Amino acid sequence: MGESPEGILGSLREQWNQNGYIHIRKALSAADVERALAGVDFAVRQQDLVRTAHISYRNDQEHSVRVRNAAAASPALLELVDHPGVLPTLVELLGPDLHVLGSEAFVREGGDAPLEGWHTDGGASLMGIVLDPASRALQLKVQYFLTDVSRPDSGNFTVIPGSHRIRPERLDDDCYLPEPNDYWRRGEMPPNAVQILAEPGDAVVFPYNLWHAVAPNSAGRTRRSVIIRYGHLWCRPLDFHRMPAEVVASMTERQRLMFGELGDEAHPTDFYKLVMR
Ligand SMILES: O=C(O)CCC(=O)C(=O)O
Repeated sequence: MGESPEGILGSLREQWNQNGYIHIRKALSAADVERALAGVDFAVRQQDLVRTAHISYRNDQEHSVRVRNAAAASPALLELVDHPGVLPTLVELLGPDLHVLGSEAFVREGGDAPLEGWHTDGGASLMGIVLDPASRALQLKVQYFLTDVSRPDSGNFTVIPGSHRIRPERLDDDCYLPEPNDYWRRGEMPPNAVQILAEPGDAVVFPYNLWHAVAPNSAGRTRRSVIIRYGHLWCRPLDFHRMPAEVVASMTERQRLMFGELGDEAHPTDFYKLVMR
């Protein structure tokens, strides 16, 4: 498949290269949001019942619950992996060999301190890789906001625009970033940091190496969101080894490909020649 410099992204490509993220407003309809919210609640209830290898759970801290491999827990969350509001952007950024590497549901309650420290994603190796602006994306996440975070200090996803161009001095497996975290510890925003103000249904696409964190949630409202992590078919998934057979059986053909289910006859080159439809 050829690359077009502009493609469907147009000026969003410039935002991606300069700021390191794209904010897609109203990616989900109001009905999609309702469905996804029910999916998040269902996935959270499931985690008390289903503690298996494929729906593992972790309560990060007392203020947040995150369900890993949430797409396996709820059909409504599985639908988000190729939602038409975001899929064309993903194909444009990553290319057609899209691979779902993980999916998480978040429920974040109140807290006067930041809910998550500054970090990048994916461990020390990825942390040290800065891409040429002409490159295809390597790994990225889409965060779907399902509740109102249109005011600051509501548990907002917080980023330092342009930080995806900076190679951090320290590369640690936990990917924490000492410099902006010193500001967090003093109760200050790092210079140039931006709290993303999002309405229910908005989506934010960001790469593994954008410096990001989660602001305090002093608004007293629970924040609910879903993150889907993507890479290429030759990247290893992180939240599952293989998706459970009953979930694979419920997928569309496209979703099966996106979860790396190419069948027993797959040729090695299928993992990079495949064109997703
Ligand atoms: O909950 C959020 O807004 C961000 C979660 C996060 O830091 C991550 O997925 O790496």
